[in-house]
Amino acid sequence: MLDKILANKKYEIEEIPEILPKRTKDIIEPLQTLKNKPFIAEVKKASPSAGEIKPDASPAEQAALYEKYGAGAVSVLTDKYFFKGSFEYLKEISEKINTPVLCKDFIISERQIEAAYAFGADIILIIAAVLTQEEIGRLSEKARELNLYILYEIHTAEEYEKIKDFSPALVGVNSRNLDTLEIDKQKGAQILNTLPDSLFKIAESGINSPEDVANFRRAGADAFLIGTYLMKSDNIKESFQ
Ligand code: IGP
Repeated sequence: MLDKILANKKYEIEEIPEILPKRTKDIIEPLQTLKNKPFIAEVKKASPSAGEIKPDASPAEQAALYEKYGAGAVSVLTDKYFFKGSFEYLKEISEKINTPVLCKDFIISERQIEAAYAFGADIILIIAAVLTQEEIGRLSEKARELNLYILYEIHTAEEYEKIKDFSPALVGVNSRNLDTLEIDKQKGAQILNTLPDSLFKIAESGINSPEDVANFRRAGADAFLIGTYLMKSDNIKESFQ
């Protein structure tokens, strides 16, 4: 799956408008909000694994509900073809809420980071599985120039080796293998367990019950990234309890 996503990404990058909007808000620091409210709630209309999740949802309204009921950050899919996302949603959401916003995409070029910044993101995602160490360094530098926070995503212990020299503050462990799309929560927990205590660690994917949250917390997770379960929920208030 990853190959297909990355091949298409090159076309999506070409569609990024030449003149980007002028950013009007300051960057919001995510660590503090996440320490108090350890949930990153995701706006995602569709995904390769789940198909259509909630195609008619209003991204800004969904994000406002997440903020109202206790998310410490909101993740917004901007990949168009496979996740039915867009930079426009990122803009609408970042204008509507005061909670930090994560631009969730497969970032392979500086241009995407400029777009994430312009459309209001506070955090960008860097996925170790799709980049070389040299590329991670280059993209990290670009994000830091713009004062954006970086969530480094790993799926294996080897991938941690690839990112650890960039002094990551936020590290996400994705229980889903982005290539096969398979979820292995036990493996996710195992990797969380091996990471240094000094990192702020986020468990990602497949979280759909209080038991999942408790298990990942026991494995060392400081926060939890939840998409599909919240998108499908008819009662977001209750889902956060
Ligand atoms: C959310 P879920 O299973 O709660 O919908 O997962 C999030 O972890 C997932 O969307 C994700 C993702 C990614 C999507 C994690 N890493 C990288 C796209 C790209």
